[in-house]
Formats: sequence, structure tokens, C-alpha cells
Amino acid sequence: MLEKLRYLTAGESHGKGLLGIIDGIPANLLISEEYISKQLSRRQMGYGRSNRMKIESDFAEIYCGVRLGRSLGGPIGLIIRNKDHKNWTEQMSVNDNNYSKKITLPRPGHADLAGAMKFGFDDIRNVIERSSARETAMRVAISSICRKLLDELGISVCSRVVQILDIIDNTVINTNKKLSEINDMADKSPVRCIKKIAEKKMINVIDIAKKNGDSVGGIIEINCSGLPYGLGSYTQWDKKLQSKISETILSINAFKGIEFGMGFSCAREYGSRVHDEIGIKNNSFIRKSNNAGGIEGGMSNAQPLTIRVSMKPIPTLIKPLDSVDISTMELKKAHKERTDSCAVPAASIIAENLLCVVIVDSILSKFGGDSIQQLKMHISKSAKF
Ligand code: EPS
Repeated sequence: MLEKLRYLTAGESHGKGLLGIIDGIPANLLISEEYISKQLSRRQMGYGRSNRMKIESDFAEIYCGVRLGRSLGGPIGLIIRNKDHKNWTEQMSVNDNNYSKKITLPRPGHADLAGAMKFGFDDIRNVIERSSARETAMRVAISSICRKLLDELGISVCSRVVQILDIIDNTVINTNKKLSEINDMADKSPVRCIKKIAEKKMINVIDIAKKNGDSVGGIIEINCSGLPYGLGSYTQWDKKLQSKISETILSINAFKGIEFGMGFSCAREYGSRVHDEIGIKNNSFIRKSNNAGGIEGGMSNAQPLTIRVSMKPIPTLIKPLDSVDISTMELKKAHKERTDSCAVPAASIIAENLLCVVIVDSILSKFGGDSIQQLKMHISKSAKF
């Protein structure tokens, strides 16, 4: 649970647009639509996306909460209009127009069947529209406001794709390097990986998936540097930093697993090979490794955060799987519609930005401040940042 920030989104994939409100951002943060747009356009890129991304050029209008370029300390409201809506006015009409075509063939892996059962819908379109990953456009817009705050505090985040299907980019990155350089390298790649040879192979597996009417998932790494000691807390279960991060990151569509630092692989090692030894340099503590991925005892330990997340292949398949018609109970193939064959590169941008929300929330909890100036003052008074 977030402690100091609250946000909500609304909107359907092919409706008029997406709405978002974030509350709890301190006053006087410099924020512009241009800054938000940069993150939105990064989310739209990536090899393997559908033609929807050619229709949209996502732009978030700041509707309220900002004056003369600075946040006012109250809720900030955003709107992203769906350009594709003009092609869906009949299906997505707010008013009853007797539109009668229904989707009745649930896609395995999607929200379709459980969603239709939950709400008692006889038309799966009612589920598809809100469960679509289109909603993440608004979450990136909201998160980018938090990212701007982190920029001001010298905290940076980056992400990259380390695996698509069985193709692995095993480049080890130096998290002491400026993370923006890693992001710049990843942004130049259509699959957001670092190693060129892996990039070529990843593109190839996406092409094969697309040709076969199939889809592929993968693994993303997110890093964050510049954090102080003590974000999160060991004192209560719901204050642990890894729990807060997991809740947010695993809420991203199609994300199935998360690990911190050495993650699952530390189960195969002796403790002496896992834990990061403590040393001293220039009167400060140093660590000889970062297998913990920047979190010990539910708190940031002033080392870079290293998080890996796995994303399942997108469930809409052009060559659909077996399903059952929910209106007739006949065995049929699942519904198909326009889809991405791979959205892992886009998902890395979503994860990277959403991490900023959790970090800002934890910083506000620890240091407090109604304005950016107050927050910075509280931080500067703290012994170690
Ligand atoms: C998305 C928009 C959607 C999908 C994708 C994410 O557009 P449409 O459904 O009109 O093609 O491309 O959503 C999914 C893959 C999904 O399974 O929901 C976007 O803006 O990111």
C-alpha cells in the first residue's frame, strides 16, 4: 500500500480516453506535458507491437493541479485521448444505441472468462476494454510526475530487456555508471536490450511468433540508484520496501514474477556466497557486492536497486487456442483481435516508471514535506542520503 500518494485511473481501451488523478505530490515541482510525453512515447515503442501504436501518439493533457509550470500541492488530473476511438464510436457508445454484436469466446490467459463470470456479463467486450494494457499509458503519465521528482533529488532509474522467449542478453551492467546511459543504450534498441547479437536473435523470435500467429514474453531488469538508507521498514509487514515494490510492479498486465538482486538463484548457494560483505572507504560503509539488490530487512541499504520481472506472452493469439462459447457452451476457438506479438520492451518502460511511484511514496514517508523545498530541506538535514 502506498502511504503518502494516492492515484487512480479510469478509461477503456477504445473509449474516449484515459483519466488519471494523483494526489500527494508536493507543491512547486516543475512539471510539463513535454516531460510526460517523453515517457509516453518511450512506452509506445518496441519491436512486436501492433498497429494500434501507429494510430496513437499518446499525449497527456495536464487538466488540473499545475499552475505556471509547477505543481500546486493538490491532486493533479490528467487526460489522454484515444485517437482510435473515432473507429469505435458505435461499439463504445456511452448511450444505448442497440449495438448488438457480442464477444462470447474467452481468450485463455486473458481476463475474459473470469471477468465475464465475475460481473455476469454476456459480452466479453465489457471485460476486454478495461483489462487491456492500454490503461498503462495513464499509469506511465502519472508515474512520470514521480520520476520528475526523483530527477530533482538525483535518483535515477533505468530498465532493459534481458530475455525474450529463450534468447538471453547476459550483459552485466555497472550500476555505478550513470543509469541514464544504460537507458539511452536500451532505448536505441528496438527490443531494449544491450547486446547486439541478442537483439538480432530477439527480433528473430518475435518475427517467428508473429508469422505463426503466436506471442512471446520475456524478462526485464530495472535498476534505481541514488537511494538513501532506510526507505521502507522492517518494523511492520506492510512497510517492507520489497512488498510495496512487488505490489505495484506485479499489477502491470501480464507480469508473473519478481526477484530482487540474486533473487531465486540465491536458494542454490551457501550464505557465505550470497550476502554482501561490509567494508569501509572514506569513512563510509561500502559493500563488496550487491546480491541483495539494494534491499535488506525490507529497507533500502543505499545500494542500487536491482529488480527482475517476468512477463508472460500476450494471450490474444492470431492462431487462437481452444475455448468455449459462453452463450452456447459450444467448443470453439478463442476470440482474436488486433494484438501485439511482443510487448516486453514497452513493459520495461511501464515498470521503470511505476517504480518511481513507490520510491517517491517511500521518500515522502521517510522525510515528509508539503513542497519540494521542504522535502529537500528535510533530506539535507538527514545524516546520510
Ligand atoms: C495497448 C493497446 C491495445 C493493445 C495492447 C496494449 O490496443 P488494441 O487492443 O486496440 O490493439 O495493443 O493491449 C494488449 C495487448 C492486451 O492484451 O490488452 C496499449 O496502448 O499499450
